[in-house]
Amino acid sequence: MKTLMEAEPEPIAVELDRTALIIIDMQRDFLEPGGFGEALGNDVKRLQAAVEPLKAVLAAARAAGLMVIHTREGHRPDLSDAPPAKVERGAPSARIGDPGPMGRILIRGEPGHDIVPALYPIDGEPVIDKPGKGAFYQTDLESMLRHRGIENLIVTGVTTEVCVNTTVREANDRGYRCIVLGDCCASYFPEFHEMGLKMIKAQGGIFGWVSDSASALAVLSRARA
Ligand code: C5J
Repeated sequence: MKTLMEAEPEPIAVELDRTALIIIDMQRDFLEPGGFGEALGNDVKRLQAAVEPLKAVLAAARAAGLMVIHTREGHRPDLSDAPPAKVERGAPSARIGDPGPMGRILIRGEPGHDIVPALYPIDGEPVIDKPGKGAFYQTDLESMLRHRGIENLIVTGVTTEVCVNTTVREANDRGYRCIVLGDCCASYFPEFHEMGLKMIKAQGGIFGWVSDSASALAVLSRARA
């Protein structure tokens, strides 16, 4: 059964059993004080603003039986999957693989690479370790979605203009309807957050739809009733 979710540029009809919640890179190093993001001079409070609304959506998605997928950006400890062109960038003392405040920066298995406790995955929720910004690039996300018959993605996480936008564009080209929950996404740069959302919904929804946690909760709670 299809249910209508409030969104821009227009409401969207979704079938919840063909819909997954994807949570992009809510990792300690990006969000927590004392992590890599803060070490680069960013105000991590901007990212933390997404945690509470997203926590509510995650609980409702779990209760409604939606597929929930988490992603983490990071690399193998030997950096064999990290393009030199990516590693070379950034402050010389804070590059991928260097020691950071919460372990080696963006390295799988390090404390800073893991997901914040408030949104921690539970059994049965796939965690996609991605080497790039997009969640489809060099991962098995697409085959997971196809096997579960997923057609719509409720997209959340950080940062709006980088990994969220890249994933939405990848998904859109693969035929998925993406509904991005604006208050469940965040950026260190408010203007990039705003423009990142505008770019998605512009021109009749050129990459997808933009909605919010209240609209998602309304739909998810109807599914439970
Ligand atoms: C993400 C980044 N997750 N900003 N990474 O957006 O480098």
